[in-house]
Amino acid sequence: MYGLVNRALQDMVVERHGQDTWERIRQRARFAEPVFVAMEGYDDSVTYDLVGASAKELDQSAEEILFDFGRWWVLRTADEGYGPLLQMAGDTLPTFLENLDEMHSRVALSMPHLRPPSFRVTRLGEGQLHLQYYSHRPGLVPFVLGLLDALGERFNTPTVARLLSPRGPDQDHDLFLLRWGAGLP
Ligand code: 1DX
Repeated sequence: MYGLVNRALQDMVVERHGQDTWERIRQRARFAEPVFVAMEGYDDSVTYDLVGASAKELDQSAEEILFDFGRWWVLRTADEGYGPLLQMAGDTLPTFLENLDEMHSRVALSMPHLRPPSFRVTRLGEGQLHLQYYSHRPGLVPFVLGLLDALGERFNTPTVARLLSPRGPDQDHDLFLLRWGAGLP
């Protein structure tokens, strides 16, 4: 993944736990270079190793780290660095999700090595939708749950997202149910 992702994880850990903790995580993950270059491509294993090392060093589960990182990605990384890009994608949760693929296509115009996920939305009733998540990468459901949680916050529509069925041998995507506003039980 682009170095931007690894750097965002670094920013989250440094802001919450300090530079020394990050240095221990970096060493535990056996990542030699001291800084990430945002627009350079890194092997996905670097990101997975950093998440694993963070979990051990912070005594949390990898799932917790990924959830927090999903929230951080939306509320800090994307909002502070790519505000106009996000604003163009929409101002309600369902609209934003419907436009995510297009947003990634726009980023990919200048970042040819981007391997973005894909999202498909089926609107159900008021305040409810099904979300299909297609990804080249395994294990990122907790990250997506964090993204969705933060998007609910961004649009002032606190949102409950639940994984209905994970991808597997006979399903090429993860399926989520999202509820907000009038759709909350
Ligand atoms: F709900 O793969 C809201 O490297 C969402 O399954 C979801 O393949 C917002 F550094 C610049 C650059 C660069 C900008 F210049 C990325 F290159 C992209 C900024 C998207 C903001 C996808 C990051 C692929 C890297 C992927 C998890 C999980 C998508 C991360 C979240 C807005 C973004 O993002 C998976 C890669 C950007 C950039 C956004 C992503 C790669 C998302 C969201 N993805 C790189």
